[in-house]
Amino acid sequence: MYQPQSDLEACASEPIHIPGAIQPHGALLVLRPDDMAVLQASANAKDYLGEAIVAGGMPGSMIEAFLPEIRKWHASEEPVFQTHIADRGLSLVAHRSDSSIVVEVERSTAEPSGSIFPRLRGFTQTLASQSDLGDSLTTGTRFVQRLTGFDRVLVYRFDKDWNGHVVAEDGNGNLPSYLDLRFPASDIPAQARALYASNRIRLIPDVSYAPVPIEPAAHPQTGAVLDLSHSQLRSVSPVHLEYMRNMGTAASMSISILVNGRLWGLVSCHSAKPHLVSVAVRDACDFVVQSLAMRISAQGYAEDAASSVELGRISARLLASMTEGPTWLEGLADSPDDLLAQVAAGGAVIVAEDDYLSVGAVPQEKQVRAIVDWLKGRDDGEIYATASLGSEMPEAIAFAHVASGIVAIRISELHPSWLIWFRPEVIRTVQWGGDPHKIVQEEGRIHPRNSFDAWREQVRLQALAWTEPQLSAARDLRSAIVGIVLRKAEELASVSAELQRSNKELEAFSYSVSHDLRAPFRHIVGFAQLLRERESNLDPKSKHYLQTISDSALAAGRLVDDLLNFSQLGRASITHKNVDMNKLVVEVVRSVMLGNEGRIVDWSIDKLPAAWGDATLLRQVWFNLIDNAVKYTRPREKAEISVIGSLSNDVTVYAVKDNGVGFDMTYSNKLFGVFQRLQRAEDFEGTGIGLALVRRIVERHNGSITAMGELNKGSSFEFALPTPRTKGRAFA
Ligand code: JQ2
Repeated sequence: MYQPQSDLEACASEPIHIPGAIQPHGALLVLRPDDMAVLQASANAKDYLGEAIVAGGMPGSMIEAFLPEIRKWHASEEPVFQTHIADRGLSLVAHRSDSSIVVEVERSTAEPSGSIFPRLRGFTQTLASQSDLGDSLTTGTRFVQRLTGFDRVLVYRFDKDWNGHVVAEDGNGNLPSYLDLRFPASDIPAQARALYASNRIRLIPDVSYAPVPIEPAAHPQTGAVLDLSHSQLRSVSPVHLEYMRNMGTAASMSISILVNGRLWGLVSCHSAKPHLVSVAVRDACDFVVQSLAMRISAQGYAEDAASSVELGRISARLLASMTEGPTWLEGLADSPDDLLAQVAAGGAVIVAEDDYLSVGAVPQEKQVRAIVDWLKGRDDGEIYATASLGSEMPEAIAFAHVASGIVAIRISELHPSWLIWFRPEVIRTVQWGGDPHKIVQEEGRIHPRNSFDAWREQVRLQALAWTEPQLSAARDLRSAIVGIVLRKAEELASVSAELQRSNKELEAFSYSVSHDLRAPFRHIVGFAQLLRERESNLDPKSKHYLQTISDSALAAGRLVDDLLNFSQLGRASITHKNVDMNKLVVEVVRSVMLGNEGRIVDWSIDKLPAAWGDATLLRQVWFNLIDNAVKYTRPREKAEISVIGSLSNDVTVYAVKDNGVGFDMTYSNKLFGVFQRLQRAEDFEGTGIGLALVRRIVERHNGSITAMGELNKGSSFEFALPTPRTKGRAFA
């Protein structure tokens, strides 16, 4: 049978509930409820009822015998009337359609119905003893297979997009196994699924049947074609029959699994040869399948409860590890398994401006950063989730194998940081029970193998969907992180406020102390001097004492001066001007050398670029650096000191280098602290404030300073200052 492709595509719009015909394994009559007159009859009625039945006449003696019961049923609320006509070997089923009564008769095979019940009891007992749902489904297929004699019985489960997955199967080996195979949603189109949700059973005993028309085709009163939605004998869609033939099955039966009112799946039975099962056996199978449905529903509740408990446990562990870690970030990275389990992801990354941490299977860093850039351009709020990144962000197709599904949470607006989870493309995660290409050899236009390919196409670039509990776990984790980050930030803020306060206090204190001490020290020096001049006949020892007093007071005075300078720096405002650094350096070298007569220094002084800053303060910088260079080269027979400068990118850089005693780089960070010395105080005089002062001046100019040194080889101090055009900072 040839059908153009468009027919295949039109599958979902085929009105399968009004085919105008039935299958030939029974006969159908449509009765008018008022008088039980026949409105329509299937063309094969005589084959089952022994007499010709015509529209407008009566339904024949066999049916007429049951009319009182049918009337009674019709007056009741019962949806279906069902009876057995034992002497004729027929079963009779009646239901309502539109405003008429539809009676269907079938031959009932001699099934000893008494043997079904003990087996059903056995089945329900087994079901009750099983804890694993998969086991129960398999037990169900086995039961249906034994009871019906179909060659293969399987459980076909729908996913949320209505794709199918064979999750359990039993068979006698006459037909190939389809266990674990996948089928696209289009294999059971929407209108068929809707129908199967209201009528649970359908049977096709022989795929090559000739449909039997219902006559007349239109209802004599309404003119409508009879709605066969709840019929047992409905003639099925020719496309589906073609599919069955191509898959090598001559007979099928399927029973809907309804879980909480929704079509969860089907128990689907196939035979290589035509195969008929009686109404009684079908009913028993329906009972079994509905028991499975209840089992599935209970399992669903239990799983939801267990998974929310488990998710809660994971969240608690993550929270603990985030608060215990030095930072939330390191804490999370310390619990990679929990981090992934929180949303059942294959990989995760934490991206901040400077930090990048990853666990599990993730795209390359530059791809992750591309995702972040893409996310930044969107306005998703706190969380973004997709099961198909490739269809939203085309560049992501390149790494769909690891990142088809993502959940991204934005941790902070201020300092862009993200936590992103990844899921692989679903095709990667499918476990094969068998090779789909080996299943059936014959070619067919619609065929399980083609179906598998179609499914694969359909789920390209798709990951398993994120569930609502997983997304809410992600949201919760975000709130937890934000909470921790905020708390840390508050702690930091309060610490730094505290620091600022105590710094201010210290400044005020040292200012007042040094200010008040300045005069007394001057007095000590002055009076010691006076005393020495006055008492010219002092003995040498007393003279020496006086000298020591005046030296000590002088040193103390210098310290006080330096301290005062240092503490004033915090308050004084800086007046920026163009400063001729060449002039400053020449002056400073001259004044330093005045106090170092006899020293031989080999000076090398560059032509220096002008600076933008406070000349008095910058003079202090030069003075301290050059004075240090001269001081620490003292042990050298020939001191070499160079002063260099350059201008680049709106930053001026200056350096003083010497070949003096140097220092150990391990301690370079201490160099600029107040009262930090890297040399013994006895060897080199000084207050211990000079470099702290230098750094403070440079930093108040928005500049920076670094020191390089090597023990006994020399040192180099380099400072950078922004030029007037630079608003920002300068880094040495
Ligand atoms: O046989 C039945 O019980 C009818 C229900 C039905 C099934 C049974 C379940 N079943 C399976 O166990 C497997 C795995 C081996 C498959 C693929 C499968 C499919 C399946 N389709 C069913 C029904 C239909 N499929 C119907 C409605 C039939 C009716 O009740 O009148 C239609 C219209 C289709 C249509 C298609 N089937 C296709 O494979 C394709 C490509 C189409 C649409 C073009």
